[in-house]
Amino acid sequence: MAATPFELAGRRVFVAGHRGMVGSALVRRLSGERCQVLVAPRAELDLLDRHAVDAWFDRARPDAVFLAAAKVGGILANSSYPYEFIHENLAIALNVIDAAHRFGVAKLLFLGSSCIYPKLAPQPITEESLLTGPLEPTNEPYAIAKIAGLKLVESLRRGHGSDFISVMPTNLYGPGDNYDPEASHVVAALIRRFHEAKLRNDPQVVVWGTGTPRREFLHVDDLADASVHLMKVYSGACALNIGTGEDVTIAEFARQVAATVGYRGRIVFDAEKPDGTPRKLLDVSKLAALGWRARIALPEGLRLAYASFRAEHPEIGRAPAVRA
Ligand code: GFB
Repeated sequence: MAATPFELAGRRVFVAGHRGMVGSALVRRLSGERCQVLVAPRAELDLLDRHAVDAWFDRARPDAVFLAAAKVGGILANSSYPYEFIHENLAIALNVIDAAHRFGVAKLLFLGSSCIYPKLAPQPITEESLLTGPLEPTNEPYAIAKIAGLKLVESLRRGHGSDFISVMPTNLYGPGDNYDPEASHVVAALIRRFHEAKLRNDPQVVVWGTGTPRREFLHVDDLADASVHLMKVYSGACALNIGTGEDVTIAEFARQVAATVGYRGRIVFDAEKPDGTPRKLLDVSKLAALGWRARIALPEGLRLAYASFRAEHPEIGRAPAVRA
């Protein structure tokens, strides 16, 4: 794994998906890099429209691209809208990666996801597990789109010598998360649910599934830091895992969220709801060998996430206004 230094200072750096949780964390992190950060509001640039993407790249001429734009959602959203998840993620990956190639971008970092690994991959999951077994059915369309993105990057590197790289983040959380109960991932879902239950003095909170699946959670500011680090030091065909190297059961995680929020009632599990993949702990030894490790431990990360949830959504949990 050769390390080819790539300077960000003085470059024009496009963050695709800057309004999302990952993209906004990248914009925050890049503000300390002495580069010019380029963003494109959705009203100006629809990443699903190939011609619009081409025209934007022709005009803006970025030197580097972080491809953080994606249609994302939790286990329920993924299983309810499979076409939207595969179609939008394929289109975004194809349009942006291809435009970056044709308009001379020097370096691109594509964000995949840990759900691209086989459902029953040996744990912790090494990068070599990719495409060695069947995927988790609840998010297979999304995972296939992300694998296609990875293969676009890998093929450009092999066939055209492009210095494009991919990374595979584990489950993420932090500022800018989506708190919609139907579409959210588990961290945002439980922060909101325990918060509302505390305000209403509910005797119990329902957590989906059996509570036995294990998940690894990475604060999005750590992901942004790792991505910027890899953009600078990594240049290889292998899509690198980004995680903390530690996981918890959903039951234990729910107790931690309850403690963070200050909810003292009971926690019950609804086994009718899907568990998803039993475990997806990433092996982060390649990342560690490149000099990066996560800094925000889960208890601290949850405290930060609860604070940002309250700051971003003061309306959630308040009683609706009574009309006179
Ligand atoms: O975060 P989550 O939706 O994503 O669910 P996945 C993680 C685990 O938390 C599952 C449980 O076992 C859920 O059953 N869970 C418990 C809940 N309560 C809740 C709740 O209220 N809401 C949610 N959402 N989950 C996603 C993929 O899988 O992982 C995406 O669907 C993406 O494609 C993402 O890759 C990283 O970890 O199961």
